[in-house]
Amino acid sequence: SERYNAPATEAKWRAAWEEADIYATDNDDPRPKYYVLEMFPYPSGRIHMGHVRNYTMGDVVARYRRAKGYNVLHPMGWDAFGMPAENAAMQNKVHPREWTYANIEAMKKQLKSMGLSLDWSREFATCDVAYYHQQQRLFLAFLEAGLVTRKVSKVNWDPVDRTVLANEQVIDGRGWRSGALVEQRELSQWFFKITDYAQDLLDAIDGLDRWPDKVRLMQRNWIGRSEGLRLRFPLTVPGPDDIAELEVFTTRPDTIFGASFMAVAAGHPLAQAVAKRNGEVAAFIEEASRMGTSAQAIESAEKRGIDTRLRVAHPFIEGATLPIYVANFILMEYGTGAIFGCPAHDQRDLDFARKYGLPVTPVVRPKSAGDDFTVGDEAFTDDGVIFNSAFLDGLTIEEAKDSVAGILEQRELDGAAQAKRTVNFRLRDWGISRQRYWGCPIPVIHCEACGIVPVPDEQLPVELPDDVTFDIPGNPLDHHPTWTTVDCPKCGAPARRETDTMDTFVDSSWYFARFTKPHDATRPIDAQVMEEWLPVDQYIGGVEHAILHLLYSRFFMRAVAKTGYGNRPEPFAGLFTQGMVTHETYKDASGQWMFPEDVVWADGKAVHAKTGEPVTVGSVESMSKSKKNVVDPDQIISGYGADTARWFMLSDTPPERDIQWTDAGVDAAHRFVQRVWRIVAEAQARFDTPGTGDGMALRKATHGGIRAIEGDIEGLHFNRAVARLYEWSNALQKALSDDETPGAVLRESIDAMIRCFAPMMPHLAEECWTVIGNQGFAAEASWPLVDESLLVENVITLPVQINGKKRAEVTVPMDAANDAIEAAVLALDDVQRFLNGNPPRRVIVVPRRIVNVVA
Ligand code: ANZ
Ligand code: ZN
Repeated sequence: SERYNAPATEAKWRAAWEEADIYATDNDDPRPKYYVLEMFPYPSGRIHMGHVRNYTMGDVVARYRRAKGYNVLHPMGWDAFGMPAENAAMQNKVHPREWTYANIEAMKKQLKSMGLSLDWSREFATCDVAYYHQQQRLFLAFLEAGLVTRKVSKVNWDPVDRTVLANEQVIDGRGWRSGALVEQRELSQWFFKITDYAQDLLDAIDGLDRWPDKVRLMQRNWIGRSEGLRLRFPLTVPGPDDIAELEVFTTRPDTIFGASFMAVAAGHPLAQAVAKRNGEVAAFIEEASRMGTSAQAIESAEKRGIDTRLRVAHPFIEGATLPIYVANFILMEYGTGAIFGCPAHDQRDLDFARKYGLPVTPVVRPKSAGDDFTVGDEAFTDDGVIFNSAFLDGLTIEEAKDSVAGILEQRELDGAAQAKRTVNFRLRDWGISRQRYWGCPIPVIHCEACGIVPVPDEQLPVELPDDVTFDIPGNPLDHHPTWTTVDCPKCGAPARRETDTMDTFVDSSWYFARFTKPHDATRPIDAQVMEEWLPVDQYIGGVEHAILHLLYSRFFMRAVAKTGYGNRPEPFAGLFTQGMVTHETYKDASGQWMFPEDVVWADGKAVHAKTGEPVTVGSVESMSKSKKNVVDPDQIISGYGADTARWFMLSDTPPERDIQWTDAGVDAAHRFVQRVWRIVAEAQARFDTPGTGDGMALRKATHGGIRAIEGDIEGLHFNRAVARLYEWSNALQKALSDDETPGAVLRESIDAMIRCFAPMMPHLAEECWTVIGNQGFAAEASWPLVDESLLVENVITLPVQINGKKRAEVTVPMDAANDAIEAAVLALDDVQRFLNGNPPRRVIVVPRRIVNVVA
């Protein structure tokens, strides 16, 4: 038979699907719903292999569920605001809007070439005015509900670019673009009060049982609930500004007898007060604040500090005092920005104590150790018994925590020093202000007389002005000559528009809800429709979004519920995080990275395709432009077809693991496409032949295959489903190698197999579907039904002897009763022929072994 011409055939079927509009989803369809969603892409310009992998998986799920009779929602859109568009504007003098929409158009074409079963009628970009209009409404609803605040907070300020930098944009204390030393500035910013929901967001993680454990753990850690004590230490002599005490947050009050110093963050009021008179302390603070405020920067830096010369009194040891340091490993934003240090039982404290010669007194020892237990370079953080601790000696850690908390709380009541049990969260409020142009404008107005005034609904949307310039550093909106000036909606006086735009994480925190009724101009979310579709049954995306995007979305949907837009606080019932696509890396003779397409292999050695010079083959890494180890999806799709690319992405590697792109793997996938095509053609030619046997082996392979593949797809084990289809094709190949199998059985098997690989290779399925003479689209065909009696696991084939000679076989359920087996045997044609109409004298069933018929 002819070779299968994938590119041409695929284009034909895509056009046919589009023409018949078969992937549009109706909100009023009465069938049970299934919502499958892949994280929508940022329109960077071209799709990459990561997209191909992600969207292929989602498409398999969508197509499978459709075949299973669900009303499937499978939409696509664009996460279209953000810095890269502004960077392009600065570099290439192209307007962010033009750049973004041009990219969307290009990528949409590419996505379409993959043959994804998407409802494109629901498409939107978050930079569409219609979308951000509704987002501004949500913002104002949240504001009214008390879920938004404005507060002064520290930001990383790049003095050259005159812009706020995200923590990730601060590299070794310098702006990533300008290279200028970054300053810490205080700026009034908008926040969503996600901390109001800290406990709820934490508790509800328990119910997310179709999320990966690692993601649930990451969310728990990010929320970071700690039970502890706020403990106030009196200063032995009042400090500057009459500061009389120092409050710390501790989760380990049981270690209080091992305390050997106090430490405060550089931004702590005590540190600031001391710095006013102490130049050394001031210099230290200045230097420490350069390090960057991210927890990561703090974690990795060497622990350093400076003695303020102030001291506090120990709460339990009469006359004992502890020095107060300003230290670079204390975060101002956590707890109270101050700690008591217990070096023996905290590694950071230990490193610090060793450096500054502070005492290290162990107060918890392992159960097996004696009172001579000491600590070397490693803090002891395991469970144990309290010692060296006066009245706490012999207690467990928990008992000691309780005892210290109880005593200090009682002192508090008596009006002395002083503690209170508290719960502390690592989670901070969500700062959504960005001093950038290409984002959703925050719809408020600043009036001198009225303060902050929400933009009235009839004045929405606050649209981004088109005429902006990116030549001046800073926020282009700030420099706009007229856009910023408005009349106060309340008093009519001249006022100023807010120029901050929203963090793009806001845009992606509700797009999945908007997809349920994407073009509703009357409201952001239609509660009834949204509640019908949400939660998303299967969400698929990269693990890099495991924390912020998912947590923000979970918060957002709680806020949506609070403001009456629909009650679905947990937006994603099932979550899957796929692995990356990797490739070998290559370097040419001068050490420059090379594209894989410029490498050829000669005698097992890699050489430069043009120069013939040797090429160094490096490690296998995630595809990235910087290392050039990328393969362009377009090239694969136009060369081999989308089905080959899709099939490769699903093959061999479990979907949660990194998959290595290799030419050999792609070739193998393409060979399988061709093989399926040949098998279908060969089988089709024999559909009308009777065959010499009963075709039971193929029937079992067929029905076992269907059952296995449905389980594999439902469990998202796509690689296993692929392996089953290889087995299935082998069974077919075998059946075609002789003339035993009846044509009807071949037809049954081919028909079912097409339906089973249709989710993975939809174009090939469509073409094969027509070849075997089926009507309609394979994409609209139902999933094949399993004949349970044929399932390999449950049936057994027994030899049938008649008068001591094997004459037939019978396939029966494994647990069939003897009389059922007897009936099945007597129904066999071969047996009937032998008996010639007479009843048998005897039938002897040896369970699971053999059946003897005595004629
Ligand atoms: C004394 C102590 C002794 C502590 C000991 C630990 C071990 P989690 O569990 O993350 O909540 N801490 C408190 N505020 C801090 C801040 N702003 N910056 C840096 N560290 C801070 O951690 C709570 C512990 O982290 C607290 O308990 C405190 O040190 C420290 F053997 O207090 B601990
Ligand atoms: Zn006013």
